[in-house]
Amino acid sequence: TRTILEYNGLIDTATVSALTPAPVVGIIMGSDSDLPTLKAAANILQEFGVPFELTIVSAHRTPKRMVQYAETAAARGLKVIIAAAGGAAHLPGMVAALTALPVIGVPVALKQLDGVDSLYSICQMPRGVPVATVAINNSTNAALLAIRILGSTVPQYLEKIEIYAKNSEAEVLGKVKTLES
Ligand code: RP5
Repeated sequence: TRTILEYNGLIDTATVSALTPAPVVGIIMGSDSDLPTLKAAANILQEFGVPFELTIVSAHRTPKRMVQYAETAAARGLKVIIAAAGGAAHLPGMVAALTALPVIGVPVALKQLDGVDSLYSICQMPRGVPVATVAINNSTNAALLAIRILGSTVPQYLEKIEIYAKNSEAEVLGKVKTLES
C-alpha cells in the first residue's frame, strides 16, 4: 500500500518499506460487504500498535489468490491470520489447511440465517485442521486473541492486554456506580 508521503513524492517506496514495520497480522475477508464487521478488529490492532494488513480474499471467487495468500503468509512475516466470511464460510478453514499459522475465524452474519450458517461453517472443522472461532460478528475478540497469541513472544502486547482488561473493568464498575447511586 502506498502512503500519503509517497503520493506527494516526499519519500520513495523503498524508504517506506524500510520504515514501515512489516505486518504481523493478516486480516482477510470474503467480500467487501464484510468490511464493516472487520473495522472493529482493525481499530483494536491499531490501538495496540500491531502492524497489520487488510484485504479481500474469496475462497470461491478468487481461489487461486487464496492459495497464494495462505502459502506465502508465513514467509512474508505474518504470525496470525484473521479470516472472516459469511454464509458458506469456507475461507478460514481453507486458509488453515494451507498454512501452519494460527487462523482465527470470524463468522459474518448475513440477512438470511443470522450468521448461524457462517458460525457452523467456520467452527465445525475436521480433526487436524483447527480454526479458533469467535462469536458471530465479533471481530474485536478476533483481534484481541491475535494480540494474545503475539504476546507469547512480545511481552509488551500482554501488558497492553492487561491494561485493556483493567480499563474494561473500570468502565463496568463506573456503570454500576451510576446505576446504584
Ligand atoms: C462470503 O459471501 C463473504 O464473506 C460474504 O460474507 C458473503 C456474501 O458476499 P457478497 O455477496 O456480499 O459479496 O464469501
